[in-house]
Amino acid sequence: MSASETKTVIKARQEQLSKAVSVVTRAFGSKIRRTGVQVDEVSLLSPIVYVTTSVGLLTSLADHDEVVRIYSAESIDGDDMDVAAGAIRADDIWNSGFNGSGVTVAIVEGGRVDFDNNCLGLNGGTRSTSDSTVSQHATAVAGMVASINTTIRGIASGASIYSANGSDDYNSSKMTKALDAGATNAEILNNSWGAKTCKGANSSMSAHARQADYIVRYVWDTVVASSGNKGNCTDGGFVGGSGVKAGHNVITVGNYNDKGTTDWDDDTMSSSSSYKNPSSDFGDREKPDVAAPGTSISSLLLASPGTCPTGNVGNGTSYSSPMVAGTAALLLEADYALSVYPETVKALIMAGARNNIEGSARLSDRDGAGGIDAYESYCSLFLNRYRWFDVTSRSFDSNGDINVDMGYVQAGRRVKVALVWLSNPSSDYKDDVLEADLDLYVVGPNSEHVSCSFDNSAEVVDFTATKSGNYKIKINNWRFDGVSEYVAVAWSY
Ligand SMILES: [Ca+2]
Ligand SMILES: [Ca+2]
Ligand SMILES: [Ca+2]
Ligand SMILES: [Ca+2]
Repeated sequence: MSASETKTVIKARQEQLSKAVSVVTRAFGSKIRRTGVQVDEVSLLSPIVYVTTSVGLLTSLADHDEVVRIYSAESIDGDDMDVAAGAIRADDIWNSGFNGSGVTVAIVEGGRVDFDNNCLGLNGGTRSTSDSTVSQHATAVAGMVASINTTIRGIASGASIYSANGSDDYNSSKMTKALDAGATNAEILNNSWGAKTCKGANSSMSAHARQADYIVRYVWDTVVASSGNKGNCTDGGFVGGSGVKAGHNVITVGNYNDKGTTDWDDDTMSSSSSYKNPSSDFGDREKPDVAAPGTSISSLLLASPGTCPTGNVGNGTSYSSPMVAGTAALLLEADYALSVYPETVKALIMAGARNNIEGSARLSDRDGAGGIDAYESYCSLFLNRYRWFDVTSRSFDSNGDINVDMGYVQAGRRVKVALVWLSNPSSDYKDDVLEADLDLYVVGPNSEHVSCSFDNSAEVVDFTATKSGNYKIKINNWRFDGVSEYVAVAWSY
């Protein structure tokens, strides 16, 4: 059959089914409505009727000839967007009353977002509407942040989306314009883009990564990026070379498979999630920074105006990144001051990343600090378990430390602390140096926990307190060459 013949047959078949089924479901609905049962929905295509009723009436419902079986209508099935929000505990922040309202997230990538999909609630604008086509990828990514669809709900469904599109062929200068437009029009920039080939994903910092670092340091925006899908590459396959993923100041996100459950026990890193570290002077850089669900994700599809098509959009770190961008939007709504403290946002997200998916719980090659736990980050914010400093060389005591009192920690509690500061890229993006090398010490009544690396702009410790008592963070000055640095530390326990 030709395509049009097939469509005609499908249409006829649907009409036939609908006619047969709706006669029964409609009649049954009217009949039980008269007995006092609330009829919520009558399917006109499938033999299903949804009702809300008392336990007493439920028993009498079973006596009707039309009723074959009664099921509980509680949502036990869910598409993966539902699961992902639960897996990272964003839903617990929703229950605290936040959905990202008042925050704009820029979707920085080649293509533009299809705002015809009316499940994108708030249209914050598009950089270049002259591009002929809309992008499925950009639309799916935008949906993961801000879809208002009830089942496929974005992590921050109250946030506004700004489409910071470059060009469909990822022209480099257009991508620079896209980053700038994102920085101008939004507080958070999501970057689900990077090298197409294994070789292209080399170990270097790209100009765009430096530009992103510049935006974080000088425009004070939070920039989030996918780590890339080159984990299976033997040649190349680094977190770098293209896009903004190798940026020091960027929150780079790997992809794990939540296995369609909100339990963490069954989670595994996707083998395709890029993890090889960018090169550095001492060879100890670590990327990605965190991980988030990105396997078998459902989101928004391209749409005719006023409709809301959804569907499975597949796998990749492209879909992990907006989980973190959406989480950042929730944190910004909870405390809008964070919109000018991107170091604090990153520290909160890393300190909350308690879902250890592979390797060390502290920091490991593929999941970084771990799978994010949005609610844990929110709790650290809410409970004031973070500090921000504008540090100069005079800020350190005679031991070279800045001391932060964490308060009382009970024995048996798992403690995770993240220290974050920034690199300082030159305005021509030729250099992007770390002007400080800070180290992190956490001192308890009978223990000390240390994170000392040379080439990172973050340090992380993760331990279980073996004795109750007051714990103290020491931010140690190993090297301080610059004039001043913004430094944030956050902890969860
Ligand atoms: Ca799971
Ligand atoms: Ca780990
Ligand atoms: Ca790594
Ligand atoms: Ca260090």
